[in-house]
Amino acid sequence: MAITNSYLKTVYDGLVQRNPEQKEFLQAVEEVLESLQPVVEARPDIQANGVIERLVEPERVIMFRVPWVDDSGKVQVNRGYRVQFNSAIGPYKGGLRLHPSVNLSILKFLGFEQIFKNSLTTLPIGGGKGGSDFDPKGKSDMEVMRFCQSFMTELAKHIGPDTDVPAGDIGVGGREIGYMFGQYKRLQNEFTGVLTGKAIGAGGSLARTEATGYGLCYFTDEMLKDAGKSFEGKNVVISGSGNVAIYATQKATQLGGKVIALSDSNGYIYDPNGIDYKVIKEIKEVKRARIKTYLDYVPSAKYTEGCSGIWTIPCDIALPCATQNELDEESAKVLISNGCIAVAEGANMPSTPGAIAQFQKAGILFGPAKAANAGGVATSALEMSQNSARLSWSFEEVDAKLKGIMQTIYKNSSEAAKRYGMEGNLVAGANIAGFEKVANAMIWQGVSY
Ligand code: NDP
Ligand code: 2IT
Repeated sequence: MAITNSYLKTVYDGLVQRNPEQKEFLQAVEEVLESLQPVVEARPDIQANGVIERLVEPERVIMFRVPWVDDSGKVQVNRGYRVQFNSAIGPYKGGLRLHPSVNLSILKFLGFEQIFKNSLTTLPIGGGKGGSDFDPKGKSDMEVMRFCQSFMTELAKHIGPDTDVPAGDIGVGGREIGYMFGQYKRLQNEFTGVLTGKAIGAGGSLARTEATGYGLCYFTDEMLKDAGKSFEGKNVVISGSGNVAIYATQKATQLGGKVIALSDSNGYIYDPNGIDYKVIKEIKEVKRARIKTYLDYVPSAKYTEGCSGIWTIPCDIALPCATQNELDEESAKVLISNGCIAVAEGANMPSTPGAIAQFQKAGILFGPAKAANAGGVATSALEMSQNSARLSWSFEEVDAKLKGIMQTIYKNSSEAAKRYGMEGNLVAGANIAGFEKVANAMIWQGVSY
């Protein structure tokens, strides 16, 4: 598909001209605008109100210096960012990524996708994303703490529980959120829900840690059920071995699937007997070690260097849960020829446009990231609700709400696709369903200038 509608094409061409180097951001926008063509054609008020021009430009981008001192006493400097993309339906909400690859293009793509994802959750949260090119790998706890405190010293000026509520993403988990929360509290003299993913007992929500992986499997289960299928007896391949992958492994197993492979950026493990998520939890959350050490626990498993080969393992269900563009067209063809029936994205934008085209051509089930991985941010919004009410809900209560939200997201995405004559195309359905609510709110609030 290409952008043929002249209004959308003009906006997109202008964006390419203004941001020629922002590859990932342009990739994310192009996919959404392609999906929105029938909506823009059916609704002249969208163009009349300049909705798309406004939508593709972040409301605010903050970039700042993050100086910190390493364990040897040397001053280090990283670049910090927060992209406050869209606040039409609620305070900016989205994770913080700490990874050496972080740049403005990556954070703008993530912030842009977050607008639609957050809208799909049905909860009142706008879209944002942030982070830094700081690499937490190989750093001591004290170095991570000093970095997080310095990062928050600047970020605190721009966020707040009713303004912008960051959370975790790659390289940011409970440890980093704790250091950042402590610094925010000290600076503002306020104990508020300014970050989500907080520790249990310090304002955090039960089931937030598990939420993205669980939500991904609830969504996949809905998609399978609608096609008369289930996880039962299926071989599942999951890339990554971080927060999303670990709890996707647990839930896929609980739902009757067998997870036979996991990876990190160095390589992948294959265990035909099924991977126990508790072993991965120990390796990754406690020891912060490489996936290769799985062999110390299960010597019969196989380790292969290089992460992209994971998609050559024959499986029924593939859940990419590592990073953007990790599953390309070639890998998609291999998955399909090996008999894969469903792919659902735990990571953000893990499949390249070529890979998605292959999945759609083959007619296999495909759950796009904005819909499939929305369980994490949805549960963050549930954490915000609990913080506002100064209450905490039980694990079962939060998990039940999460499951209901994922079922609703599936239903709304699949109905939106049908409504516009694209039955079964959840990419278009999720983009359209997420967009409509935001567009209506933007039109309702007028153009502020
Ligand atoms: P973690 O930092 O916990 O884990 C990331 C995993 O992905 C690690 O196994 C890591 O391997 C691997 N990985 C990261 N970057 C690369 C890369 N460039 N190439 C190969 N492998 C890589 O992050 P999360 O599990 O939280 O996030 C994973 C994905 O899910 C991301 O796309 C994130 O945006 C998305 N997501 C996360 C949510 C959340 O609530 N945490 C919510 C929704 C989406 P290594 O250790 O070797 O770097
Ligand atoms: O990509 C994502 O949705 C996240 N990293 C979670 C964001 C959040 O605010 O919980």
